Amino acid sequence: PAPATSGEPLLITVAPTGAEIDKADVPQLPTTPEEVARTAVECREAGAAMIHLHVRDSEHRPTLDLPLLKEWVAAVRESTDLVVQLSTGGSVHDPLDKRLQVLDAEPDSCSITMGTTNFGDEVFLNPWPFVRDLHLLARDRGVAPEYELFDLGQVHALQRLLDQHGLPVGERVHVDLVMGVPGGMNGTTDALVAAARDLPPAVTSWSATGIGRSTIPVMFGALSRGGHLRVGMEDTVTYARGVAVRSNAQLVERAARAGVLAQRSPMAPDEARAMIGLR
Ligand code: KMH
Ligand code: ZN
Repeated sequence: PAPATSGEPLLITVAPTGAEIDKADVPQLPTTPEEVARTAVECREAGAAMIHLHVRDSEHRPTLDLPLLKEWVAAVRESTDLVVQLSTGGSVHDPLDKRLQVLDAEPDSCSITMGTTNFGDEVFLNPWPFVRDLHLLARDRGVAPEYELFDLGQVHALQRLLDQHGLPVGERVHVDLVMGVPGGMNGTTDALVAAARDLPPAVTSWSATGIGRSTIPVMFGALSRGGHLRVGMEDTVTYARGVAVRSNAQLVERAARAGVLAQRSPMAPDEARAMIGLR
């Protein structure tokens, strides 16, 4: 797709929790429905329009327990109008059937990762039949997917998925480039341009996020290439060298400021809904 011109509204997605960071190491990580609801309000005020959720149990451990998923979705919906995206990636230990069941919690959007990836010392498993089933199930349920691309091969896999199984709900195709995962594509401007240049023509919008220290180069690369931004403590808990992230809102504020410098003001949740094919 052609790069967006200056003035194009900017989607900021916040990924506040993730499945990898330990609450004991990072106490400011939101891991309860109350904490995530408060985070959602602060991030909405700071310019986020969508939230990408991984749920934790009462011991702060990642879980795909359906009642808890529903409780978290309700907590965010009661406190904000953010577009609610549930992770179907879960943690590297979650079985595929439970990852499909995430859609029973009726999110607005869900992540769909386009292939298996080495994930540090672990493997993030996404076999083709699972990816296909998730794509078809999301369309049946009217859930807007965000196709997560961790690697350049997954850019091509998305083309294959759309060729074989058609477009998702609303015929909008939204992508997130997840960059800098140890085992995935590098979190550099060069890798970002390579991925963005190769996206299928059916892609109507894309964002990018850089893990850890790749946050900043990926943010500026995406802004200048017409992409949108995902930020949050799922992806980085370091604000600057030697400085811990205080809150998710701090990361959203920085993204919003960078967007304004690039003449791209944060879009509201309703604009985000329309962009990804929801009413
Ligand atoms: N936690 C990672 C193994 C997603 O949310 O869909 C997978 C992940 C991707 O975070
Ligand atoms: Zn995630």
